[in-house]
Amino acid sequence: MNENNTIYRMEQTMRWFGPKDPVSLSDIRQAGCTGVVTALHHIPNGEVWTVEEITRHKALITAAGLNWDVVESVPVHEAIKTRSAGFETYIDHYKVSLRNLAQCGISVVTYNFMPVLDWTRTNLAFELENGAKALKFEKAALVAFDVHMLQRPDAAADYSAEELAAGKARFDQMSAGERAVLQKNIIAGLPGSEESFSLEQFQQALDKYEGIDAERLSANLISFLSQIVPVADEAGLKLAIHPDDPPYPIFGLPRVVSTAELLQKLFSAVPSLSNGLCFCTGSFGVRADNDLVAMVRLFADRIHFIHLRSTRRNAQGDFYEDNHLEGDVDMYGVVKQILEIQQERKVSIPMRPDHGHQMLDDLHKKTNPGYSAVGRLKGLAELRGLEFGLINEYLKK
Ligand code: DNO
Repeated sequence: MNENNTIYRMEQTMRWFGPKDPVSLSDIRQAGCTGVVTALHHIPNGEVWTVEEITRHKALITAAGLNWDVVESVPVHEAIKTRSAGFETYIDHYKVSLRNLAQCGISVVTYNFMPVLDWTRTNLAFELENGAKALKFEKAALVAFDVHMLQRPDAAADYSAEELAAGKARFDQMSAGERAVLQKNIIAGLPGSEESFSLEQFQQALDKYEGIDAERLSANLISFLSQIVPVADEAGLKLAIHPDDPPYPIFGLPRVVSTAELLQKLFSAVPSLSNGLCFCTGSFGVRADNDLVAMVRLFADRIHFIHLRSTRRNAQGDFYEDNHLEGDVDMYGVVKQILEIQQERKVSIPMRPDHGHQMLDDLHKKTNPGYSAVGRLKGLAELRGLEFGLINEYLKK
């Protein structure tokens, strides 16, 4: 508690994909949220978000009694990531979109700097013991796709002999239909990812990273940040970079937002606190060498948005999305640390229960993978309970 006797709780939000989302604003409100996290998904990547479009979207949200707490995401055009033809124009567009968002009263913007693909899973309907379905990343399926379906040149060099053998066995075991589903899961675009590829287009997109290693990608990100962070500062916006998911290289592409060390590099290059982080426990938590509680403390001043979810990994490099309070993430420790930094900073940070199992009625509905209503409601309810318990303990101190 601070001197004003105010307790800063996490701001409860859910992601909303817009008017076509099967989960409505009213559903989100009933889940106990005060705000939503959303984007102008209909605007092509790289184009300016106009005040008119932002205002129209915002009006739908406020009419439902909710706030637009966070933009997730203003996508970063590939030309900016690779610093290729047209990148200056795309950066200018990005700056205008940021200014327009600020003018409409929005204060947090999430984005990512993952090359080519946003988040990646191989199975969107992994059946759990209890019949609910979860999202899964299976290494052997990724190798099967990379080496045997995409047939990426030099792909084999990225894997161990064991991984290659498992990938081959996985490929041989799949029917044509299963292979088509795997391909769709990996490159046809997961919810919110804004990009979708055929096999050929995917290989062409990968080819654009020829000669771009992690060093170079990081320099491109820093150069982008050095241009947009001053705009955010001036406009009163907080930027929140989302970590790589999964947090290591895939398809031979470099990754620069996977660990505390990599983040430190970005923050020391552009120190303003508006150069911030979306703390995604599910993404960071896939790496056993990421100490999540220590990372919340380390980046205390820069966490502007929180995704809470847990994954469970195995020795083969697979992981699936577990119940929000189970799996490899120390959710108790993370939420406790978040509560502490909120009291220190005297802010409520927007949080969303990230993903959720497809369960109950949602098993019979068409849902956005990871973003069905009931599973997220369950996650949110559990997280709210955890926070409630922690706050009550804290008040007794
Ligand atoms: C997946 C999401 C990501 C995230 C972007 C941020 O569920 O967490 O798609 O929105 O990477 O730009």
